[in-house]
Order: sequence, then structure tokens, then C-alpha cells
Amino acid sequence: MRRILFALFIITGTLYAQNPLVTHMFTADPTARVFDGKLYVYPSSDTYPPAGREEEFPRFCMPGYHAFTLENGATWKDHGWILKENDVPWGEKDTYAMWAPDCIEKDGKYYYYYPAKPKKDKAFRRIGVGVSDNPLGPFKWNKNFIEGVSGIDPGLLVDDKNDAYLFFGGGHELYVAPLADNMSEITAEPILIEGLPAGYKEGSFPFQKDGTYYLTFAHVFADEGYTIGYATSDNPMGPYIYGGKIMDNIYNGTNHHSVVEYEGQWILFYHSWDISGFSKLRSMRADYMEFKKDGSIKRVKPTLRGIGTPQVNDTIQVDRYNDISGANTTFVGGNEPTGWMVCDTRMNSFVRFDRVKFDGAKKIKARVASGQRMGSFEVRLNNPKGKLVAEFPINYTGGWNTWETIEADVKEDITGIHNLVVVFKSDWGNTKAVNLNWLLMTE
Ligand code: FUB
Repeated sequence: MRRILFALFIITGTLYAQNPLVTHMFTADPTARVFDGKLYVYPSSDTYPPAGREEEFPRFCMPGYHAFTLENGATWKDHGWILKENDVPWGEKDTYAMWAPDCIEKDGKYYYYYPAKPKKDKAFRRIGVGVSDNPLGPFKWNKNFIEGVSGIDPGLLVDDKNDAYLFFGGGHELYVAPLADNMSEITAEPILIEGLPAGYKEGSFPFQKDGTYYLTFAHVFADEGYTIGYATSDNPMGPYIYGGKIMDNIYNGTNHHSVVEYEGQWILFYHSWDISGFSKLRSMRADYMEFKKDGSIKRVKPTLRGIGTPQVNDTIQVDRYNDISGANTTFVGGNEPTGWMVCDTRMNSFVRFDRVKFDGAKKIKARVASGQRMGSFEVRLNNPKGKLVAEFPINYTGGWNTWETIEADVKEDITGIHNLVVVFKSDWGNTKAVNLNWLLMTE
């Protein structure tokens, strides 16, 4: 049943900028890039094993890659398949082995790197590449994998000298090799990256800031599990000096990430398993990241709220809150796409969702379900007693899982970015006023 429902979610598709970023499919290992001012994300995808082959895939089952762009203030657009495993020219078919990819621009062309299981070759994974004039493809896939490179997790760097490097590897060592101008060949044997701390490492993601080379990577500590760490160098090939953790362990399982600067803010993309609860069915996330004045990276705390500034026509997932009081959140039920809702709402309970751009909003839609008809909920600015923006009466919708979209007028024009607070009003003693899935401001 869960599989049927998930197929339905893929068809209906719900794409938000809060965490996790998308809920209509499983996405992992997100590489984020900014091309011409637009934010792109290239994740891998996790899926359920094909029927009858469950025992072959107790862990990862990864069929290929979608690509996503951030639209408006907080909506992710799914551009569909970039590459499916059976279209890899040199790959073994039906092995569901498409692990973490990367995509990078050099001299106006876009190069997409991916690992796959090679046919007629003993290597665990080889790394292939395709080229396109467009960041979303279609890519022209090289007939053969990159000679001399064996491993997972390609991480690409084009530095301020326009030199390109391929980082890769998973295990106790990570490797780097310089790339030729055609971006399809290495110009020297890969070397082991020196200076990194001991322990299992994977998911190299290199970038450059203020002349310093940063190498970030997933790093496993025996007593903690997967963390995300970083090291710095004045040479892309190393040696590097370990700088510490960017993110502590978030439960366990893998954590694969990327770092990008978008509209003046640094963002860490990573993954968790919010929807499935299973570390092999992951969902990509993002949170803001900061540097200290000395160039070191401040530890990033994972949040539900994530990134993005919803504006008119972006869905606001209030269940991905910054603060909640007197209410709870849980998975949404009934015929809604997968996700969460605010529930167990009672008199004066509230949920606060930070950073909403109100400009141009004339109406607010709300997706609600209620098994009772007493009370209302209010949208207020900044705090539970802040300016009243809109008010919604609560009516019986047919039950706690029967969803309706209702609408209220914005009482007066509001400009700028504010925190949005939803305050619930009901009879004292009621423990459920209304279930609230999302809000959407319209012109
Ligand atoms: O997604 C499969 C593998 O898990 C990736 O290649 C690793 O980085 C880890 O996230």
C-alpha cells in the first residue's frame, strides 16, 4: 500500500523549500550549484527495490537522477530524469547503483559526473561524464568512464585559475586528480589527499572562498557515526588541515552534502530520512551556513524550517516551524500528498514560521481538515499578539482527514519580510480545533 501511495506522490508532486526540500520522491546526496544566478540541485534518488528483487537490495536501490531548481521564493521545480541507470553507455543494466552525482560549469558548458557499476570490469564503481549547453541537459554521455578513476562520489572543482579537479573516493582515503580541458580525462594519476583526519570518509565536496581551498566530506567517528567535516589548504591537491565538523551526526546512516553561496548566503545541502524513517530512503535538506571572520565554518544546526523566503504563490509549510506552542505536528493523512500538518491545536496554541515576504498578498488560502466546527485560526505578524493579517473560521470539513482549501482576505497591505504566526482559537477544553496542512498567499 505504501508503495502505491508513494507512486501517487510522484505523480502529484509536492515541492517545497522547507525541510525536506521535496516530498514526492526520495532524494539523497544533493549537490547544489548556482548557474547564472539560479539555484540548481542535483541529487541521487532512492527508491523501493523492484518487486521480486527485494533481497538483492537490502540497502541502497538507486535508479538515476532528477534535477531541481528553486523557483519563486521557496518552490522547487522537478525537471524529471537527467539520467537513468540503463542509459549509461558503459554501465551494467538494472543494478540500481547510481550513487552521488555532481554537475559543474566550465567555459560555458555543463558537465555532469556520476558513478555507476561498470560492465565487464571488476571495479565497484567507475565515474562517467556527460556534457551539455544547458544545466538541465540533455547531456551527451561519454561512451566510456573516466580512465584511471575508480571509486564513488565525484566532487568537482573549477578554481579561480579556471583549472578543474576531480575529487572522489569512499573509504579511509579520498583522492584528487587534475582534469584535462575536455573534462573527460585526468591529466595525472590521482593522488591520495594528505592531511585529512583518520576514519571513514566519503562525499568529497570541494569549493574555494577568498583564495582558500575548502574540502568538505562526510566523516565517520566510531562513537558518533556520520558527521560532515571540512579541511582547508592553499593548494587544491593538498595537503589539507582539518578544520572540524560542519554538522554533527543527525541520528546515523550516511550524510552527504554540498555547499553553495546563493544570493549572498551560504547554504549547506545534506540529507536525512524525514519521510521514510529508513536511512536508505533519504530526503534532501538545506540550512544556512556561516563562516567566522577567520574563515572557519560555524557548526550548522539542522532545522525543519530550512531555507528560502516564501512569497506570493509559494506554499508555506507551517508544520516546518521555527517555534510551536500547545500544538503538534504529524504526517498528513487522507488523500493529501505526503508531508506533515499542524495538529492537536487548542485555544491559543500557535506555530511560528520565520521569513515570509508578504508584498502583494491580497488573500491567503489554507488547507484544512476538521472534525468539529468551533473557533477560528488567525494569521498574525511576528508574534502571537502581533498585527492580525487574516482570520479563518473553522468549519466541519467531514472529518480530521477530509481536506478542504479555504480562503481569507488579507486585512491590509503588508510589505517586507516578517515572521508569520498562526494562532488557533477554540473552546477551552477542546484538544483539536483544526488540522492545518499549508498556507498559500495569492495576489
Ligand atoms: O547514496 C549512496 C552513497 O551513500 C553515496 O555515494 C555516499 O556518499 C552515501 O551518501
